[in-house]
Amino acid sequence: MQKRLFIAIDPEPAILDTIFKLISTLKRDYPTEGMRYTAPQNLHLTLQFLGETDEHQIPKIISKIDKICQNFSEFDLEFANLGAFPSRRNPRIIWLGVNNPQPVTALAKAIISDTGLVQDPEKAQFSPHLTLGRVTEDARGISSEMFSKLFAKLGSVNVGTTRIREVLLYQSILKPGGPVYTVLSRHALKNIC
Ligand code: 2AM
Repeated sequence: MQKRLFIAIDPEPAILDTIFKLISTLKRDYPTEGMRYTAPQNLHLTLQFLGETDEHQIPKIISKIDKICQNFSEFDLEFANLGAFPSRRNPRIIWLGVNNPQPVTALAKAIISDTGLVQDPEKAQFSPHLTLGRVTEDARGISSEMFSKLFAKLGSVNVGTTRIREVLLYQSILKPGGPVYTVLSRHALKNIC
């Protein structure tokens, strides 16, 4: 059987709370019809999307992630700045970025290149972000003024710093009400205290 998998890190609960508040502000002060916000329990930063994967591969994937995490220290991550893919002028995905991308990028690169799970690691792109919401088809093209105001006001928002202590392997099940993510395994990073 195939399972849809991805590897991610989760912000700690205290900062997740601040991020929920930011999403509430976006909903209240910048109402955009057709915008679909990420459910609180689904907020995470994806290091690598693996997609449909034969479930027999899962033990091998788990042991590869384990090996990398044993050699990688915990780190602090500062969440700041709102941005959009593909661009602020043409937003499809609204995201919260990070101020210090170096450690999380190093971790993602180790996962992308050292696990052998990605076919062409040289070409794999990594842009650390937390997806806060998606602009659905209905909303495209009608909300540019609202988005300009939003980025002018909150483009440089600083949400704070969280400690990243572990990497998680997730299964994603696509359901009509939105994706449901389940943790398949947790991998502690090296404790530096
Ligand atoms: P996101 O972080 O920008 O939302 C599960 O689908 C997670 O994997 C999501 O968080 C999603 O992106 C990320 N992801 C990366 N590439 C993906 C792809 N090609 N298809 C689906 N999800 C992808």
